[in-house]
Amino acid sequence: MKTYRIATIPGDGIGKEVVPAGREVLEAVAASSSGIAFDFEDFGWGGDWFRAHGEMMPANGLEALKGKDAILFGSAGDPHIPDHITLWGLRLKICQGFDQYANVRPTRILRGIDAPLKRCGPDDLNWVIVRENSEGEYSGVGGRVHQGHPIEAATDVSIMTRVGVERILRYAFQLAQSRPRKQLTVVTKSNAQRHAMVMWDEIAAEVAAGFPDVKWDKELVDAMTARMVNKPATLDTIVATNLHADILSDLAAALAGSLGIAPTGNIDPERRYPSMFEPIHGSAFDIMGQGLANPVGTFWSVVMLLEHLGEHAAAQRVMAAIEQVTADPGLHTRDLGGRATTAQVTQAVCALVAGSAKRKAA
Ligand code: NAD
Ligand code: K
Ligand code: MN
Repeated sequence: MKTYRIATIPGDGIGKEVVPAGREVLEAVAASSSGIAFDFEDFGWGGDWFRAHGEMMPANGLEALKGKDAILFGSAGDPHIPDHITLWGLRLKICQGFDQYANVRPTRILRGIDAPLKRCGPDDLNWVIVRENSEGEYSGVGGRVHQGHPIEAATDVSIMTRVGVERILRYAFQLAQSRPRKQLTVVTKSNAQRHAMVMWDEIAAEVAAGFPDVKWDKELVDAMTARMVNKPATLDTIVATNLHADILSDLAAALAGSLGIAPTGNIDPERRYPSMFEPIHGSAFDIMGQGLANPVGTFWSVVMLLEHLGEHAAAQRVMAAIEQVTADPGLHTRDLGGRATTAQVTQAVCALVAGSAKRKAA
C-alpha cells in the first residue's frame, strides 16, 4: 500500500467548492483501489487568512508543504483584496518557491462538450500548452515612481535567462517527443521583442538539435491566436513564455468549451519539490457560493496529479469517469448550458470511479 501525502489549498471563491470536490474524487480512488491511500492536509490560506493575519499564507508556509507528494490548489483571488496581492502572496509564492518552472495545460474537446468552433471535432483539437512558469514577464521586477504625478512612470521588467529558457524548451521538446505526433510549435514575438525573444528562437534551434525526431516550427504569438482558431489541427504541443502562454491557454480553454473544464499542473520536472495541480480558472466571484462551479477542471487536474505520482491506471479511471459524465447533458453545469450542480457532477464522477473499480475486480 502506497500512502501519498497530499496538501489541499482551496484558496478563495469557487476554489473552496471545487477543491473539496477534487478531494472526494481522490477519496473515491483510494476507497476503490487496493494499493493507494492518501494522507490529506488542508491549508486554509487565501483571502480569509489575509484578513486575519495580514498575509495570504504564513511566512513558513512552504516548509509545511515541502514534505508533500503533491498539492491540489483552487484559486487565489478575493473581491476585497487587490489581485496582485492575492496572486503574488499565495499561488506565485508556491510556484516560484518550489521552482515549478513548467506549467502544463492539456486541452482537448471532451465527449459531449459543445465547443464553439465550427467543423472542429475532438480529433482536430488535441493540444498541450507548456508555459514558462518561473521568470519572463512575471519576474516581479520593476517599480513605480512619482505616483499620481504627471511624470509618473512604471516598469515590469521581463527577465529571461538562458538557463530558464533552455530548461523549458527542453521540457517541451521532451513532452512533444512523448506524444504520438511528435510535434512542437515554439511561440515568441521575436519581431518586436528583439532581445529576449530572439534569444528564445536561438535556444530553440540549439535544443531542437537534440530531438531530431520532433517536427517543430515557430509562430509569432499574434499569428498564433488566429492559427488556433482557423487551423487547430495543425497544432499539437505548444511552448511559450509566461505571459504569452497564460493568454493562449485561456483561449485554448474557451475553444475546448469552457474555462471550467481546463486543468493545469505547475511542475518541478526535477522533482526536488512537490508539484501543484489546479484548474486554470480563478475564483469566479460571479458564481461563488452557489454550487454552480464546474468541478471538471479540478477533476482533470486530479488526473494530472495521479499521473505525476505514477498512478496511471487510477488516472485513466478518473479520466474515463469524467468523460462519461461530460457525455451526459443532464450532468452539465451552467457554464456548459446545463443545470447540474457542483455536488451532482461530483457524485456522478465518484460513483463511476468506484463502479469501474468494482467492474474491474469482478
Ligand atoms: P475566473 O476564471 O475566476 O472567471 C472568469 C469567468 O469564467 C467567470 O464568468 C466565471 O464565472 C467563469 N468560470 C470560471 N471558472 C468556472 C467554473 N469552474 N465553472 C463555471 N464557470 C466558471 O477569472 P476572473 O474573473 O478573471 O478572476 C477572478 C479572480 O480569480 C481574480 O481575483 C483573479 O486574480 C483570480 N484568478 C486566480 C487564478 C489562480 O488562482 N490560478 C487564475 C485566474 C484568476
Ligand atoms: K486556479
Ligand atoms: Mn491565467
